[in-house]
Amino acid sequence: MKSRLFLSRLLLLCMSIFVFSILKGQNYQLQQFTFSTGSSLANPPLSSGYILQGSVFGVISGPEAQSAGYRLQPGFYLGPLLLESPDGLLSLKVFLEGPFNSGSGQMNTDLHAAGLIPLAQPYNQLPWNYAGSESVGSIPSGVVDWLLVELRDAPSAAQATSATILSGWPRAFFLKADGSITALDGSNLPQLNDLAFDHNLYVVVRHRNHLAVMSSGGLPKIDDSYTWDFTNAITQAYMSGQKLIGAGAFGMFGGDGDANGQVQTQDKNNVWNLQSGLSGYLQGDFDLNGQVQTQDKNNVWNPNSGIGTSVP
Ligand SMILES: [Ca+2]
Ligand SMILES: [Ca+2]
Repeated sequence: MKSRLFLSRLLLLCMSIFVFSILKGQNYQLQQFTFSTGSSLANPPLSSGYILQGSVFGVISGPEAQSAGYRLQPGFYLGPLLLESPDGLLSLKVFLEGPFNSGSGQMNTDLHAAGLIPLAQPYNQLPWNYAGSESVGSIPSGVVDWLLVELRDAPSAAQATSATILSGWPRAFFLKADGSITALDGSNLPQLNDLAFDHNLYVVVRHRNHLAVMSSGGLPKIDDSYTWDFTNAITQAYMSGQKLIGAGAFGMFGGDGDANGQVQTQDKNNVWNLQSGLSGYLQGDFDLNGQVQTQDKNNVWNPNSGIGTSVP
């Protein structure tokens, strides 16, 4: 009898539907589901932007479940939702010259295929010395490499110097084959929490062996996202500081082996030459195919030699 009572209660619970009216007026339909399925407090589902509290099992449904603004992932969870709305998302698109494949119009993901991309962000050394704790258990599919992103607050691009970097930045994200920049789950856009700026928001994108670029204008907020596409015109980079890499496609200059902001002889002599013939996650692998070889020097470094970054 007890088990029958339990089952009937469980059935009742399963059929119950709650409509939560959450902070800031967002409505989410929460469906109760079985206790044996889904997540626990110790293993909550992906729910960036939300805080899970309490002891209710359920699944998010309805159009808000994949809201571009809140990025709650459908799935079972434990707890009512306390909405912590982000101040916006960061929607960026950028190409790296090295791995760009003009045939596909996307970047190759050879480093990922070879299992060479480190699980923790690689910018924790000179010259970046970025101490961020970004790391993952596995590299999501379609990732080209790690990027380092800064936001700057200035009245004009020329005034957007390193002195104007917003507090809490830079941060490390993933670059995907299509040029999108994602949070560490490899699919959602990065969230901007506690975003405060006085003038215009400029973005600087850095890669470990390509020349950094900065947006030539302030990022407009389109829907929920501060948006910038570097790839569709050379002028999308401040001072046109990128190059034509395919039909109608623009990307960051490769070949800066020591990441000092200039593609120069020392990148060839002190970086590429010392690593030539080696495989791995290496600064001299300018085309990011996992090997340091003659084509890195000839196809990427050589045409760019003498070029410097235009980031102020
Ligand atoms: Ca250099
Ligand atoms: Ca290579």
